Amino acid sequence: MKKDKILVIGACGQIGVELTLALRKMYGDANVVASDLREEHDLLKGTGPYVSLDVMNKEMLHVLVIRHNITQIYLLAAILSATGEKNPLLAWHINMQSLLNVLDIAKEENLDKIYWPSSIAVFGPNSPAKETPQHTIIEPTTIYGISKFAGERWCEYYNHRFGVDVRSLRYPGLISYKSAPGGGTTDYAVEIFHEAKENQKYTSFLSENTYLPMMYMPDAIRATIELMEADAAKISIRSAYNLSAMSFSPKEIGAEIKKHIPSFELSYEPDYRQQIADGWPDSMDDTLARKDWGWKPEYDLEKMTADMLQNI
Ligand code: NAD
Ligand code: AKB
Repeated sequence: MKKDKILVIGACGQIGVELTLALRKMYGDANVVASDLREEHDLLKGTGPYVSLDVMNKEMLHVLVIRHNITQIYLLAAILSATGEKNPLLAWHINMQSLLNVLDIAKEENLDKIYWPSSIAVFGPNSPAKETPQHTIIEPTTIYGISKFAGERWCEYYNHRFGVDVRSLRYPGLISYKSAPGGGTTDYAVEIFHEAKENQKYTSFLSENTYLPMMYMPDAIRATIELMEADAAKISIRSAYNLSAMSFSPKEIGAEIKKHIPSFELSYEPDYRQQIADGWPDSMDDTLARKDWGWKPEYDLEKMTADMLQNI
């Protein structure tokens, strides 16, 4: 068992629940402290230490880090794209200040490693849409994307200037069944499974041919852990790595679900989230993640759909 002591912030969210459970398996239950603003998630109960924490309160965070002898922080607390557009200043404040609090404490306490996720949302309508490269035009148009892009710059700055070992991935839209998604534009690709199973129909808030990069949660958890386990010398990107697994449209995922549930009916009523999706890539080029630390996804649309429908 490894000796590190980990703090997961935002542990009750879509990624946090599964990442906390995976880290507890690797590092030992007592060595992974889960924290969130919310009440402890049912799946975390009884699996390890849980503390109530507002990451915006830097002093409390600092005390927690010292009291628990924390050596690594995974910062997952954030306001996602769709929710962010409803209150842009709040989204900017939370997404930036949470990261600055963590980076600064990491520097002061000389923590071993920090993980903070970025997103495909850093790209905008002027970026190449297909196989979007790691280094290209980055002009995000949502406040969420702007905060992620600024966050990437801060991560690189803290690494170069102060030697903080911070690592990051530009996650695609994540699909999972254990914990609900928290207000993103890609959430349709989770809702569609629940509605297909419960009601055999779904109305998509994105139009039929809107392609977006997507990934199944087991791949995302594995990518996160593989990046964090990689030798520091192999990490050439200190902003955030492009990461890719699959790309599909609402029409395509609907057709895949129909193979399992023939009566499934899909309709479309695009709303404000369509404009957000239109500015994001269709697919991503993750050559550098593959080259630097050996990234390789396991799930495609077919395999993910079968697994989702079996487990929901
Ligand atoms: P989520 O909304 O499901 O979870 C975020 C968690 O943070 C929630 O449980 C929330 O209660 C908590 N939180 C919010 N404010 C807090 C605060 N002030 N103090 C402590 N906790 C707070 O989000 P998620 O989908 O799990 O995303 C986690 C991270 O991954 C975010 O940075 C997000 O931008 C990024 N990301 C997610 C996706 C995706 O598809 N889920 C894709 C790209 C990037
Ligand atoms: C969102 O839709 O906001 C997230 C993301 C891709 O960052 N799922």
